Amino acid sequence: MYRPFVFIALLMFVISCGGSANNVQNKDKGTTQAPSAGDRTVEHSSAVVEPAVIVPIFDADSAYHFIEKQLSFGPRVPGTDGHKACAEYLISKLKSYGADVVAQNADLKAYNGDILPSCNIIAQFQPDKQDRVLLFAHWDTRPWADSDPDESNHYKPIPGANDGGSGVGVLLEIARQLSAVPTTVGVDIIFFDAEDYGLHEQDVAKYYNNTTSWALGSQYWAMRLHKSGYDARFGILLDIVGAPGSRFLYEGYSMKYADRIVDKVWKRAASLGYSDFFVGEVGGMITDDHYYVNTMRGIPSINIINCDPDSPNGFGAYHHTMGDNMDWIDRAPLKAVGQTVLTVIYNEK
Ligand code: AHN
Ligand code: ZN
Repeated sequence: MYRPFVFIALLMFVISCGGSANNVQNKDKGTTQAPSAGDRTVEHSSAVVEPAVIVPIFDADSAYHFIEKQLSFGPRVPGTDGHKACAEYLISKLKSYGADVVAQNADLKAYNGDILPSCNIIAQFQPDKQDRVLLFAHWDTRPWADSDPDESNHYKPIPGANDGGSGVGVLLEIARQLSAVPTTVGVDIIFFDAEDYGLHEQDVAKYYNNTTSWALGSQYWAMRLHKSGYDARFGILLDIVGAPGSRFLYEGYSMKYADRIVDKVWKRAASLGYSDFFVGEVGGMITDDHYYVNTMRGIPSINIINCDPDSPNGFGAYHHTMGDNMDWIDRAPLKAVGQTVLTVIYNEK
């Protein structure tokens, strides 16, 4: 069904040169002219030619469709049929894009004793390459809408359009682009499971000393890698990236462990004209999958996550409510995040 997109994507390249990403389709623009053989007056230092980098165009419609598709399975809570069916869909989709896929299954124990049949889905593009970049998101959804204004919803599962669906949707579209145009470095896309089974608001007092209830899938992966000795230059987590008017701030742990990568990504976003989304303001520290990739694996990793300090839980009015549905998905932030991340990874030499 998506074949035509591949061809369109192939025809429509973003060409960028060296450090600056120009949103142009003129192949010659931005390249440096090499001196001709007879030109003896040119100094050697000025004769450096940086090859143009081809960056595919990120299709936000496609990413939007991938989010809708995930919601069609219902909530993706570990142990449910929807969860199982969605895992199968994600695995087959990634395989169809040419990735080597590992499904890392484990029964993980939640803070309250629940056993979660979990599956980290790991897609390796160009697995033989040593130099790698890691992109990740969580694909499970929260079993409880514990921030819902209506208390009768506090033990119902959320639809998880933004929280869960959006990061995976953007990464599936990136996977589709990777299938058409290879990067210089190897790329791994991991969909972590069991991120969102963290402390229910009603349980905070009872389990106050539990500080590791979130991100169980990434903690498991960090202990039991899909490939021994796995390493990556850096990691980028996409979590909650589809809300209209999204604001991605400098998240605290990203700054603590990977400020160089924050700088790289936010500068790239600015050069593409996405500074309304990639805001240059300091945000809070968020315990999320990137925290464990940083602390347990030492892979410098950042979190691109919407923050709204004025909302009840700091992430947005829809967050951990029954309202986290397609009404809260906007193509504009999907495009900003997807095009920025694509431009970053295609520029890795
Ligand atoms: C905390 O609330 C401490 N971490 C939540 C991270 C998260 C939840 N991302 C999505 N859902
Ligand atoms: Zn959540």
